[in-house]
Amino acid sequence: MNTPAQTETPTQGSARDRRIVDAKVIVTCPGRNFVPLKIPTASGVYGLGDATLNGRELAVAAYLQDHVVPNLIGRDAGRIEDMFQFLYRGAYWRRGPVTMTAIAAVDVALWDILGKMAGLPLYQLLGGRSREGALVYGHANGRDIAEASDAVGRFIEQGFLAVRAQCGVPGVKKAYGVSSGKAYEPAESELPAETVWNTPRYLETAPKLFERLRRDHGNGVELLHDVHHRLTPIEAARLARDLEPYRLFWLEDATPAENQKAFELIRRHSVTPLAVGEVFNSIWDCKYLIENQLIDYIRTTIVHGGGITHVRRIADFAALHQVRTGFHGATDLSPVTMGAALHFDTWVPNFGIQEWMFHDDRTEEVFPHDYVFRNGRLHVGDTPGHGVDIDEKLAARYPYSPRQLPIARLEDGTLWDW
Ligand code: GCO
Ligand code: MG
Repeated sequence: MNTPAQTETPTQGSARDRRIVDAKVIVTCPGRNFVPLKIPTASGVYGLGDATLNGRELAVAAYLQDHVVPNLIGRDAGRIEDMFQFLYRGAYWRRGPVTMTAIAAVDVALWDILGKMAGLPLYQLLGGRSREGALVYGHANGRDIAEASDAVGRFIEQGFLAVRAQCGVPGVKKAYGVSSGKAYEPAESELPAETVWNTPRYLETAPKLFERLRRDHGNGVELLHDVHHRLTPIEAARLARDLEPYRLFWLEDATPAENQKAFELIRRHSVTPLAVGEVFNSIWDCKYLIENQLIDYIRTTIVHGGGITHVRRIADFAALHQVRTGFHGATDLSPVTMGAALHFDTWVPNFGIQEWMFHDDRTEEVFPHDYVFRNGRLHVGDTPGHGVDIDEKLAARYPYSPRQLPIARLEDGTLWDW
């Protein structure tokens, strides 16, 4: 049957209609900085990507504006794989967070266009549903153990099945993961805030936190913890071993993953599951840890890992080694990234969990989206594409505000991993 809409757009989806006519790099700060990328096609259909790299937003915006956008105009938005290859291989200078975040923005926008033109939600394009909703974990924190336990309790009351817990460390002024606000928001100041770190105090505190959490909340809730790259390999091994009785879902970034052999040491001493990869940006960063089964969850997500096209390769490779996905999803990952990630999570066979922090209300208004939290899981709707849009007028009301992530030093002034 020929509906009026169909006769008005008889060639929608042809190469001519898919021609990219423009690409707009937007920088907006509805509570925090985001760099959405809007790619319109000749048909009028547009795709939305995200190029947000916390504290380095303008570097990615410039990379896109000066070096990527001029290459997009006139190209076929339907050639998603070729576009990835063109921007990755073709650029000669490969990898790195700035490049891979810029490529991800383009890639996600093209998948969005494909979905909108096909009239299908992104998860359907990827291969359809593997599950009804994506298990998510929220962030509970407190200035001390008791406060953190209360915060975990509040997440459980809200229906969360999994909660990440962090707490203050006695003698440490600004411990990682502890905030006074609604959500933990580390990029607070124009120049990096200086924090002081104390490993021995932390190693005493963390097991006590989880002992208390299991006592207060039982074994029915999944508990996670982020070390945020602070420990040496042998310290990480000790913490992983000390936490074993509390059966963590995962221990994250226990030691910096540049030295990937370090994870062999942790494995030798503990069966606490390990998660790594939020700062990785290519499959080559993930390869050794995955093929040697040194981790259980890979955290590399769409926005910093070259987009859906590349992260799908990482996930497939991980599946061969029974490593599951656990995508990064802090507040610096915009609703556009969350939308794309949740469609991916809905499809990917080796899904583990999805991180989710609440966005500021202003962010929610700028990016209307089609996902909802129900019974501990996030559920995507059937809006074609990834289901996240942008209110550009509103976005323009929130100009860029320079902010950087903190740094950490030891008590003697030595620079440490933040
Ligand atoms: C996490 C992360 C974040 C990062 C932040 C950096 O596990 O959620 O470690 O808290 O620090 O995304 O921009
Ligand atoms: Mg982390």
